Amino acid sequence: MFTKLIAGMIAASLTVIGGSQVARAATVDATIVIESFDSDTDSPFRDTSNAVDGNVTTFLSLPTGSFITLGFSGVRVFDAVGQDDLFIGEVGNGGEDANVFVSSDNGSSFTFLARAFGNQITNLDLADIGFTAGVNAVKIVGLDRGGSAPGFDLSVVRGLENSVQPVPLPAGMPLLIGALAGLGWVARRRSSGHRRS
Ligand SMILES: [Ca+2]
Ligand SMILES: [Ca+2]
Ligand SMILES: [Ca+2]
Repeated sequence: MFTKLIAGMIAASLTVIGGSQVARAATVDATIVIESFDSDTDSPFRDTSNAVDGNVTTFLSLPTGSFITLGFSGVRVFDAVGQDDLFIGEVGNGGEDANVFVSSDNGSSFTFLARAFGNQITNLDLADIGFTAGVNAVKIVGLDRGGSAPGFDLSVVRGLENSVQPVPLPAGMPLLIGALAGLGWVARRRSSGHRRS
């Protein structure tokens, strides 16, 4: 009885220590324009709403130095273990690139994550930079004037919705220590019982 209970406790604590909870597969689009800068007002396709309308065929062009900072409504994107967490969409094959930065304080400060590429959804993993805080803002900075609409043609910024952080090691430790202590107590109790019988 006690042994079963304690074995269960050990299994439970090892599960917690093993950690990696599975993230939900659902994604969420960034829908809030926090800030934007247009380096070249002569160029077409400058409607920032095209980057937050959930439509992967409409886009905002970001020629060299232009940027947009987008926020998620009510959710943060965490680093999901073994999975890509952020997805940056670009429309049309003009060979354009952009730099992607992430923020956990609504765009007050940023950390460079990676480069995103043209004519594809670029999949990015927060684990690549060890970013453990929840992302609530993403900044996309155009690096060139490629394509007929000059610059990176941003269609969507997408994240794993409410992805769950791995449980840190210390969370499972007290449970395991308690279970092992209990096992020792049962062993001592049994050996003393045997001596009496
Ligand atoms: Ca990840
Ligand atoms: Ca393009
Ligand atoms: Ca372009």
